[in-house]
Amino acid sequence: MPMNSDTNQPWWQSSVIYQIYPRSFQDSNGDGIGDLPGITRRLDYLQDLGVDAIWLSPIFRSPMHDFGYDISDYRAIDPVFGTANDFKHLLREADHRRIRIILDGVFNHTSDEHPWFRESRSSTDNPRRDWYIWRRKRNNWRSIFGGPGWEKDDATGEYYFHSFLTQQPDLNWHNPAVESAVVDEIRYWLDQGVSGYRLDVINFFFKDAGFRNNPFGLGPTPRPYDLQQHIYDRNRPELHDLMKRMRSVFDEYDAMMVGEIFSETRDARLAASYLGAGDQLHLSFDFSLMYTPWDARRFEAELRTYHDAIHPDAWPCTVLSNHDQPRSLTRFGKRDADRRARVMAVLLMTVRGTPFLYYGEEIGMTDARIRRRQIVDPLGKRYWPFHPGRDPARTPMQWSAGEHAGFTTAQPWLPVHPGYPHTNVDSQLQDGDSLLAFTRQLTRLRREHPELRAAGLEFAESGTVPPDVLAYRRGDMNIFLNFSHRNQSVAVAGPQSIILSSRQRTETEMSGQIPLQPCEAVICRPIATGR
Ligand code: ISL
Ligand code: CA
Repeated sequence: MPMNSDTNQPWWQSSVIYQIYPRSFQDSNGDGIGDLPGITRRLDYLQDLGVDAIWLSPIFRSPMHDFGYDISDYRAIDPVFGTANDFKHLLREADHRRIRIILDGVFNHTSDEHPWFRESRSSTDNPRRDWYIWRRKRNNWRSIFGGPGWEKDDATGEYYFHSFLTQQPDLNWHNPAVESAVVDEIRYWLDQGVSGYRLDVINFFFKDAGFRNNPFGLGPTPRPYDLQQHIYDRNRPELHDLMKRMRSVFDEYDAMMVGEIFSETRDARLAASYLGAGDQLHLSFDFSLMYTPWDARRFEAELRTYHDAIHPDAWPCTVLSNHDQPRSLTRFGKRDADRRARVMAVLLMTVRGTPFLYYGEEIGMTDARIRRRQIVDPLGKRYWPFHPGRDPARTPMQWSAGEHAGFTTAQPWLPVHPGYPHTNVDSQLQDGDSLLAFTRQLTRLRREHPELRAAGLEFAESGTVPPDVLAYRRGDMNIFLNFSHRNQSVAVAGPQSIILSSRQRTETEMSGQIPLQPCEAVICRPIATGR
C-alpha cells in the first residue's frame, strides 16, 4: 500500500477531501445544471485550494426522485452530468493534478427503475425476488422520509420495504447474491482508477431477519413522524463482518471507503464502531459537530467522545457540512460570521483525522432561503414549513459576481444565494485576507507540517484554559480556538512562535501567555524547536 512520503500514512489519512454536489458545482452546457465537464474546468481551482481528493455526490443514471440517491444503473453516467468519456476525461485531468476521485455508492437501496427491482417485483418466484425485502404482512418500521416503510405492490399484493422514498426500495443484504452483485458494481469503477467510495447509510444495510417491530421510544430529538427506537431496521450485527469483507476488496486497490452512519441518537461512538480495529471502514462520518452548539466545552466533549471511541489502529475524519444539513456557517454564523468561519476552518484542518470540506465552505457560503414554489427536495416538499428541506445547502457554487454567480448561463436549477455578489471565489482570489486565502494557508500548513496530518490529539487539561477556549496539541503544535467574543489569554510553557492566526498576526510570544482576540484561532509552537 503506497504510503504518504513524510508521515508513512496511507493517502486517505493525510488527504484533504472536498465534497462536490455535481448538480450545483459548474454548468458547462447551459442547461442550468452542474455537470462533469464543468468540474473538469474547475480542477485548477481545486488543486490551488490544496484538495487531494474529491467526493462526487451520485453521478449515475437516476430518475432523480432523490437527486441521484436513487440509482437505476450503477455503471452508467446520467446524461444530465455528461458521458462516460466526460468521466474518463475528468479522472485523467484530476490524476494529472494528483487529485483522486471518490464516488458516492448508494447500496442500501436502488431506484425502483433499476432492472434488479423491475425483475424482483415482476413475480413472487422471480430469481431476484429475494434481492429486495418483500412481506405479506407489514411491521411498524418507518421511512426516514415519513410514513410507513412499506409500499404495497399491486402485481403480487405483497409489500416491499423502503427506508426512504417509495422509489428507493431497500436491497436485501441477507442475500449473498446482493453482496456479490454490489461488489461487482464497485470493482467496475475501482478497475477504472477511482480511489474509493463514500457509502450511503451503510448502517441500514441489514434488517432483523425476524422483522421484529421496533419498540416505541423518544430519541434525543424525537422526530414527530417517527417515534421509535430503530434497533431492528438499522445497525444490525451482521454489518461488521460485511465491512471486513468489503475492506479487503478496497484494500486490493489501495482504495478507501468512507461510510455515512445515520444515527438518530447522534452518538459519535456508533460511527467509530464501524471502523472496527482498522479492519472495517477506512473512515466513517460522525455528524455530531453538526448538531453541537457554538460552545468550546460542548465541542471538546463531542470530539473527545468520538476520538476516544476510535480504536488505536483506526482513523478519524472531520466534517462540518454536507448536502443534507444546514451549512456550518448558517448554523454558527449568526454573529461574527467571518471570524467564526475561520475558527471552524482551523478546527477542520488541525484536529486529528481526515478533513472533509463541503463545496463553498471555503468561501463562507451559507444556506439560501428557498421559496415554497422553488423547493425540489422531496423532504422539503413533504414537510414544508416545518422542515425547509435540503435545498438551502445545495445552491449553486458562487464563482463570481457575474450572472448566476458564474455557475451557469441559463436559469439555475436552484436559485443562487443572493449574497453571491460579495461572497464568491473571484473576489476572494483577489483578497489575500479572504476566507479562501486563509483556507489555502491551512491546507498548505498541513502539507508543510506532518504533525497536522499524523500526530496524536491531546486536549488541554480541563481548567488550564479559559472555559470559552478549545485547546489541543498535535505533536509540538498548540492550537487555541477562542469561541467567545471577548479577549482571552492562555498560559503556555515557554515562548511560542505563532505560525498562523485567523486574525492574521504572526509574532512570537515570549511572555508564556498567548493573548487571543475575540473569535480568534491560533496555531503556535515552542520557539525552542526553531523550525
Ligand atoms: O437528509 C436527511 C435529513 O436530515 C437525513 O435524514 C438523510 O436522509 C440521511 O442522513 C441519509 O442520507 C443519505 O441517504 C439518503 C439521501 O437522501 C441523502 O442525500 C444521503 O446523504 C437516501 O439515499
Ligand atoms: Ca449542465
